[in-house]
Amino acid sequence: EEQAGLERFNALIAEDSRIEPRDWMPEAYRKTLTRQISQHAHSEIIGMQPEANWITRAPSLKRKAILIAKVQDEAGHGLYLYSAAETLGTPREVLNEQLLSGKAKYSSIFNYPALSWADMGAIGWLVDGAAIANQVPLCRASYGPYGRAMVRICKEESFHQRQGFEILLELAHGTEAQKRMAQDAINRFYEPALMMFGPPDGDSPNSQQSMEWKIKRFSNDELRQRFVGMIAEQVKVLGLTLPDPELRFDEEAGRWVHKDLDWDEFKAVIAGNGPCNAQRLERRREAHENGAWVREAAAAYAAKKAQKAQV
Ligand code: FAQ
Repeated sequence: EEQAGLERFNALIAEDSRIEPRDWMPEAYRKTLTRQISQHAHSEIIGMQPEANWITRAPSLKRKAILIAKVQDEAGHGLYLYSAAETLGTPREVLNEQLLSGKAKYSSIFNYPALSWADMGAIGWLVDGAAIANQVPLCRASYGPYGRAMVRICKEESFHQRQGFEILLELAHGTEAQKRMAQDAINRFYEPALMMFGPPDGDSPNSQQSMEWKIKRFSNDELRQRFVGMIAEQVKVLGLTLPDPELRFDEEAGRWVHKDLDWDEFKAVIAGNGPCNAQRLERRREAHENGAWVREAAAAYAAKKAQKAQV
């Protein structure tokens, strides 16, 4: 039976069809998807913090309403992704425990502080921009529930990116101090945003298998250079610069080249030693504990409804 399952799985992958939750799949495929999807979900949930930090300080009612909506979208993305991960067999409570205990990874980017209002612009433009560049190909991931969740997430991320760009555009046309604040935010978020694509291809243990399984469609470096090409154009519209004197398009290779990134810093951040790791996890634990009554109330309500349905 396992042999038949494997043959069918390989055939589905070869013809670019989708694997669905009830289909037979290799354990390693299930494991790598559970890892990637749950890390992605954790990133969305932890990623709410740097921006939530600015909701009470948004410079106008309009900006506040937009920022609240964006942070709510991120919570929604986390929920679809936990649901997609659950279809692979690991319950949400287990995934959550892995996050709270510090065992699970989440994106390195959310361990950097958001120091000024301009950071809301840089996060939207660069962080959501990198997320889109990485996630559009994931809409075609071979695992059905993940690919389908990505479609809606990418649409919402596009709105997020536009709102970030627009914040920076307004600051870039403002006073000298506002312009400096926008440039400073870009300077701080550029490298960490490029690191969101993961380690260089030569140092990416999961890429080859994930590409064979058509979970990933492009390598980390491939997507990173594409993203750099996009922002290299967009930054001109802002009248600002990217902090990268080596940035250029290599005509011969047909690809963008950027400066070397500090991969020691990346490793330190994903090992738990970035500027905000401890604070992010502490806040998440607090929020989880403070939300206990909501989960209990929802469970009691569901039990009551189920009982009524039986009568
Ligand atoms: N941070 O072998 P690879 C968002 C880990 S966007 C932390 O290359 P893979 C939207 C990796 O997991 C951010 N860890 O791994 C938003 C692996 O760990 P292992 C979330 C990283 O999986 C915007 C190890 O290093 N997006 O949230 C990072 O093939 C604004 C070796 O790496 C996604 O998760 C990193 N940057 O490729 C929300 C996208 N990079 O094996 C709020 C889906 C690598 O020890 C506000 N994920 N690692 O467990 C992916 O596309 C892939 O997982 C990659 C990594 C490309 C991130």
